[in-house]
Amino acid sequence: MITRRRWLTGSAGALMLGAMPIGRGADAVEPGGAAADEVLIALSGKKPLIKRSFRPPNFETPLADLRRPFTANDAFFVRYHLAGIPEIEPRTWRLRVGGASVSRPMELSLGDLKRGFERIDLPAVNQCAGNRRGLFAPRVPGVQWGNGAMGHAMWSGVRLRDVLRKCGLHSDALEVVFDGADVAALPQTPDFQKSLPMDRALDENTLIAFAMNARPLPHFNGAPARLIVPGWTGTYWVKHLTDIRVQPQPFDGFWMKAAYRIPTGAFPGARFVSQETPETTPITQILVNSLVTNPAPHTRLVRHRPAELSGWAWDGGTGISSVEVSTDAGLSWRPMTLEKDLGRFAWRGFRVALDTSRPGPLALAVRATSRGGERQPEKLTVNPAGYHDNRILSLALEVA
Ligand SMILES: Nc1nc2c(c(=O)[nH]1)N[C@H]1C(S)=C(S)[C@@H](COP(=O)(O)O)O[C@H]1N2
Ligand SMILES: [Mo]
Repeated sequence: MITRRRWLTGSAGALMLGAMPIGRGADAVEPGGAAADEVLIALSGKKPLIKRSFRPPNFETPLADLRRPFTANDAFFVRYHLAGIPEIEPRTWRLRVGGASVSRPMELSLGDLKRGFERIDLPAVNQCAGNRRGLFAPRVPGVQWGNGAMGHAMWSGVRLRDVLRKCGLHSDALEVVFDGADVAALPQTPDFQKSLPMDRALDENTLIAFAMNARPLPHFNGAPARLIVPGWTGTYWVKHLTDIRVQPQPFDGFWMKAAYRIPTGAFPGARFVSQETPETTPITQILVNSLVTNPAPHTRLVRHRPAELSGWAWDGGTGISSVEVSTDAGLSWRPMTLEKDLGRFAWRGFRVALDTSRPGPLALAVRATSRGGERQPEKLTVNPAGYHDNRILSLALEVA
């Protein structure tokens, strides 16, 4: 399949300035292939990213920008459900923390947050639940993401639990609800609000972050502050945070009750008991997964010239124990070298030298196993919203 791309510049909605197909494969997806006719567009503050939709803005990171250990701020993917995204003035921004299950509601400025609490730096993968949805066959509705609805960054902020405890938590606290400053363009679209169960909200790794890779958060990644829920899918990582509410009953907003749900019991991962029904339950943890960043799909390797396979593996927070490669369609596997372990929520690099001594097609497959004992499956568990695609992917190369 040939991937056609047109380059555009300017912000979303800008005029198309030029057309330039660039060779195939930079982020062609396999198997299936959702990458036809991709368009690269630069939102303000971002380099050109793969446009999936304009309103709301949904832009994914090209494979070439996922090669670095930390995904650059200007290349980090952008995911929104609502089209009204205000520019927030950091000096006048306030975070309200309250709800029926706290005794002392607070209002915090960015300075209060930075000066009043211990600062934490944490490397973690942010991955949309629907990453790779475009690879589903048959197609499922939703943003047709390829591999790039994810990224890895160093997040800096303060622990949510330190802020909540300062408000005086009641023992009846059941869920914490988060709201951001973005608003719907149409009155029928429900506001984007998410909730977490108490244990996850009070986890030492759940942060209110104001920096990403040692810089203030980019506008489109949630400035001036967002939630970081390491190990859980991006949907909980609420951007442009304005309100945090602790409550004694399950939150019944649309984005908890109707969206981001999976069939109960179909996948491993933490339970979210207060939101569970016999049929469905909220998606929670990221499943073990991997991405080959080098070589790109369909690369032709030069015979006898050294070549290397490399990429990233990650999971929902146990860490990666091994990443293996197969050159015989999954009949046999051998372990690859793992790079330094940056932490259990970080992605882990892997690499292996490729045999380029014989000409012909080279069909590679990669699978990761987590320290928790989960391993990437051969088959997709089909689910209506197209979440959790962590299948083993094959990579077709050629030696010539
Ligand atoms: N305010 C707000 N926060 C949000 C969303 C949103 O629509 N509005 N989308 C969520 C989803 S589904 C994902 S996958 C992540 C994506 O984070 P990013 O846009 O910084 O890459 O943001 C989350 N936080
Ligand atoms: Mo998402």
